[in-house]
Amino acid sequence: MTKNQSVLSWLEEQKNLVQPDRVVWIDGSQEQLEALRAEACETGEMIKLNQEKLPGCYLHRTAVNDVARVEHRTFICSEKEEDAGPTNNWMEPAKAYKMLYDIARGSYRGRTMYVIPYSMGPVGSPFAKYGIEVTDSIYVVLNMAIMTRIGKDVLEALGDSADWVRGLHCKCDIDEEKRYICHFPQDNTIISVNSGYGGNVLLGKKCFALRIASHLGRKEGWMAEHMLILGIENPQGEVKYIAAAFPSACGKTNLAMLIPPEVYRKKGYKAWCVGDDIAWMRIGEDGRLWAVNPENGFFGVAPGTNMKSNPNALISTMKDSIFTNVVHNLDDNTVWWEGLDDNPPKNALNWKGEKWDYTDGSKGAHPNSRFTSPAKNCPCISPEFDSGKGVPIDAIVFGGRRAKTAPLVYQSLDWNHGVFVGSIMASETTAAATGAVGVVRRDPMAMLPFCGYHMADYWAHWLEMGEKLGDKAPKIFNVNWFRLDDNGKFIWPGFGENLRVLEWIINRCEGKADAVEAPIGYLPKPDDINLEGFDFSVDALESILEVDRDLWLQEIKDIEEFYKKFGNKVPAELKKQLEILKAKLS
Ligand code: GTP
Ligand code: SPV
Ligand code: MN
Repeated sequence: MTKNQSVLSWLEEQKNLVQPDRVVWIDGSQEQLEALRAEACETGEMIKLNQEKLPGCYLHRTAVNDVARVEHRTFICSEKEEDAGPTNNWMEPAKAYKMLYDIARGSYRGRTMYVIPYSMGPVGSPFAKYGIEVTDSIYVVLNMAIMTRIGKDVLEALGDSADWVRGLHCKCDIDEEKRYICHFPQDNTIISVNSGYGGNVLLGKKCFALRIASHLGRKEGWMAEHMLILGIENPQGEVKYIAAAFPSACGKTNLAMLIPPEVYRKKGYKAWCVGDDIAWMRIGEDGRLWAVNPENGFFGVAPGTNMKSNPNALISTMKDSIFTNVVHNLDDNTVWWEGLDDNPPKNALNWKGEKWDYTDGSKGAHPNSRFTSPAKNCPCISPEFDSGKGVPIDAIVFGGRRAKTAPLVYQSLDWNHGVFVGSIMASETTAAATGAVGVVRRDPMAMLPFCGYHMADYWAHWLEMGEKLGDKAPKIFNVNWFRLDDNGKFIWPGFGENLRVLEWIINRCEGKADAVEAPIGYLPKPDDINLEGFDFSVDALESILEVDRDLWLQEIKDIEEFYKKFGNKVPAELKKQLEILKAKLS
């Protein structure tokens, strides 16, 4: 399919290493994908679902030991350990290559090598970057075909360039003791072994579009971020774009597809989804920050997705989608998960494929079960989704899951203070990665598991981008939808109602909304948030806008500990911001 020498010689090396029985190039045609779906159903790798109710939809179950990203087995193999920084696992490249090659050697025997040329970003756009993933998993091929732009067009656009990301994935034996997700930024290379779970094996996503791309962005003067992108259209038809970074399973897909509350819809407000997980951002000719979503589909959390919380996501899953680790309803050959509706199926298999009795209190779907759906299925997909030039960003929003501490919303004083606000983000951990759930950890810019280089250098890069953007820089905010009351219940109803907070954010960007200056930044007064047509008390709103000084003084200690990890690499500007905050609080 190509004469590109760098591609051909790399493939020859991989072939010699993994020794497949066959090599199949993925050309992007529907016929080829359809044949692969049929083959995967024959082997049991996938289950074809009810084609009347869910046309083009399939179910897949991963191994029980392989259900989420494995952060403790994810490595940045830069030449110098210092370049990976204290928040990444590091392995010496030569040692890592040897270890990985020993694991991968001969692992495709009796299997097929699939070669997937893919593009992150619309093919041919100035944002686009190309990759080739080699895999022995049809599930990976079919997911990549939804999540990225694949096939012949990509090779044509690449031409004879050697500027592309090399990705090798080997299922091996799904042995968790030998599972490694390794990145070699200096070689544009990713190697993933012994996993079959999305975030570990769909190499275009977190591995390329964040870890490798963040490194490229620093070198080339742009940004790769764990951010959704959404457009809010006002009744005059003007669209403002917001990019928001929340950690995994903290509400990006939901915010990206929000449905405006009825009072807003009646006035003519609309919301448009550009992306739900990743944003690549560059300074445009006009000096503003422009963003594209490099992906072509959604790999969304299934539990909690329903016709009320996120109808746009649910509708997106109703055709041409792959479900992973959800409940299989045997009565009508459809799928189910916790929070879909109040009718768990009576005759069903749980995510492990075992007979499931919902009355015994066990969960049917894995908490990190997912759907993979084409972006074009989404009813609110932005008309700009495929635009190679991207959308101009007015506001950047950081956020996380905090039971107390962080208020519903606040605005940073300026770009540099906003970078500080991003750097001190913390959130309760979720099921999206293996390990404990619900533990508060610092997760700067929601990039802790995804920054491909030293986190302090990443902060310095943010500060530099701000200098280049000058007064055209987006305004930076922080939100928290997850404050709890004394009974452990969410106080803020969230989802569509979050538009009320976004409205304040957009108005602040236009100088049209009021705020008070608090030690942590600008806070809305309760009556600055529009509560029209909304059964939510001013008292409750006051309670979630509150900034508790003692909690924040506690927070400062934790931030100081965190900053210490980075030693003298922490940009002086951020240390200064921390001192200012401390002084203001005490
Ligand atoms: P990744 O795909 O892992 O990056 O996750 P994400 O950030 O896209 O998170 P997603 O939107 O899938 O939401 C994860 C969980 O948070 C789901 O269970 C949602 O129901 C819940 N959630 C999302 N938005 C809100 C909100 O505004 N309020 C509350 N209380 N829960 C929310
Ligand atoms: C996340 O964990 O942030 C995800 C899912 O978006 S994964 O592709 O597994 O990274
Ligand atoms: Mn994510």
